[in-house]
Amino acid sequence: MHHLGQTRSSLKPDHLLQTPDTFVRTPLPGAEGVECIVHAAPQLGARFTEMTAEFTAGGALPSTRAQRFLYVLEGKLELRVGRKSHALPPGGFAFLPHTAPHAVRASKASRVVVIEKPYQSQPGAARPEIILGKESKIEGTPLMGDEALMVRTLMPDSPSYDFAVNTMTYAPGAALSQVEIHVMEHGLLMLEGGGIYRLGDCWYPVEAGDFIWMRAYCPQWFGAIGKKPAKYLIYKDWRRHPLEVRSNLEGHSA
Ligand code: UGY
Ligand code: MN
Repeated sequence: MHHLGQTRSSLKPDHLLQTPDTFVRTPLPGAEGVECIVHAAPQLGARFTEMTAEFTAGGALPSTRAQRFLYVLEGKLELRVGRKSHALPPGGFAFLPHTAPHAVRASKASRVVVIEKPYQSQPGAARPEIILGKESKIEGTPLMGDEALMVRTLMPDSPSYDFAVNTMTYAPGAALSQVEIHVMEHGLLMLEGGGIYRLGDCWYPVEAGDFIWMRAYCPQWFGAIGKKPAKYLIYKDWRRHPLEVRSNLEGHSA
């Protein structure tokens, strides 16, 4: 169905709102039985990639030169690292350092968030390690003491890691307590519910399935609307000195 050129999607210099009606699937080299919606990439101005990978049963994704974070939306993945194999159900996630060759295979048709970023090493910090987990098993912390806004931190907060991925769950009517303007960029996928997102000088209605990219310093605010909680998965670059960004990248010619 077409909408006579109408969409909620919007691209501005400091943000992208990408709604499912505008998603275009592309193949990736080495991937078999997988189509990717590339939400954020250097072509957009992002310093990471975020995609939704749609696997047919048996579909496979090879490793890349970058670090990789996987979050299963639907289906089931089998992740092989060396001789070990790990099953990732919906809500399951994994972090693979760029030094960990691995293979990802879908045990059944699956939809998976894939975030990739060249590693920015930090003198004195230990090498990053493989992380495996399940979002529902992570304890939530109220954001700035607000019990209506729970943050679950999926990556360890240590200098070994140069990005963070969190889920944020808003009770109906909950909102960020401030308009944020910060040096980190974000990739954000709405997982549940909806509300109003302020990005720059625009206010957008958003709902589950929408993707948002925010450039560094993009003014941002969210308020949840509706009778059920709103929840999103959010990426940010983290724990690196701003002057070091883009240099010191391992495995890539910067
Ligand atoms: O972590 C964050 O910066 C987060 N509070 N931003 C956001 O939800 N837009
Ligand atoms: Mn933010």
